[in-house]
Amino acid sequence: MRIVGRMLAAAVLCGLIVPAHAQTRELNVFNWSDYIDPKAIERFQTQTGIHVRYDVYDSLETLEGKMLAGHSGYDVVVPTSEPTFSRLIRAGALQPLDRAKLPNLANLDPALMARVAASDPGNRYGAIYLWGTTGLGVDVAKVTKLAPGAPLDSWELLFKPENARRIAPCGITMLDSATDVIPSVLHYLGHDPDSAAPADLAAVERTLLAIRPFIRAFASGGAIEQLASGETCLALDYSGDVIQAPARAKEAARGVAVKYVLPKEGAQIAFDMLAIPKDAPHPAEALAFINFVLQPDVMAGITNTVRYANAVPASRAGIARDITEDVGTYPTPELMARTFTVRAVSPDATRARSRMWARFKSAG
Ligand code: N2P
Repeated sequence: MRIVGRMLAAAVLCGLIVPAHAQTRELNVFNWSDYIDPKAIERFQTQTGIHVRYDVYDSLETLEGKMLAGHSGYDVVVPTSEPTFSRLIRAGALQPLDRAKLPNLANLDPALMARVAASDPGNRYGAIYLWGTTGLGVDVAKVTKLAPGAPLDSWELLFKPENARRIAPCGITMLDSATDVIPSVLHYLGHDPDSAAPADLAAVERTLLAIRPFIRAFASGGAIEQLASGETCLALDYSGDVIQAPARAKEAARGVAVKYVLPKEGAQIAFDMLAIPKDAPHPAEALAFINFVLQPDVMAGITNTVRYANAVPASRAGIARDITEDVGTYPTPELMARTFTVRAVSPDATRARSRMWARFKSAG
């Protein structure tokens, strides 16, 4: 009996048998689509014995709806610092992070964490996962053929109707998110990206309606597929999703030469935050996961896979050279100076924006 007991203990130690109580440890992660290195999840499960259920969302609107309804069952979520993360903090939907359980918070770049402290004073509720900008994905060869002379470095490529009209035959795709598109249009028009002034919103609507006939598709969660398949040659999209497209096309043995453009007028920069819902069923496992993800080698693997920048400087050595040198992923200081952040607008303004978005989409 004793020998059997010892053999069992040895088998458990070697990881051959997972004790029943460990088998029940689980973690429910809710993250953006195309936003993880699958190997990171496998490694976490092997190292900790915690089983990960991984779900994805494709817009901040979807995530926020689930969080505010409560009882989502999720333990880790990844809201963008503004407007969603800050709004969820104010609504009491997140719990403060137990810093004692997160030694790897020390790996985060203090300058970047200081930027998100504007949304989360004292950085109590979140750790930066990845960050990126929202700009244009351009298939340069196709676009210049149809619209020679059109400015490839400017929002005018999309927002000037005469450009959009010429480019339309090779396909224009737009992110399907009022939250993520309207601030860029406001900024392009020279208005405050958070403006709730009816006149400014009307100007955005006019700009969008003027190019509506030339938009082929709306994409949720990014336009990787549309760009990789060649079904679109111009997309208003998240930086890393554009940058992932050529690799996706290669996997599918199609060649596409898509370039990410951070427009010269400026682009929205977004920090996506690892956070724990207030009613998370497995908060200890959530902390273990966040701490695991913040290790330099894990973070390097994630950036290598999804081509978004992370906020762990020590991960740099593990990131492929073509990614650290890609100014789409790691913008130069000069490009960084052209980025802007948004703030959460009032519920009334949010409603006005989503009504306008519905009118814009259905005008097609
Ligand atoms: C989705 C990536 C979303 C990034 N593929 C939003 N900041």
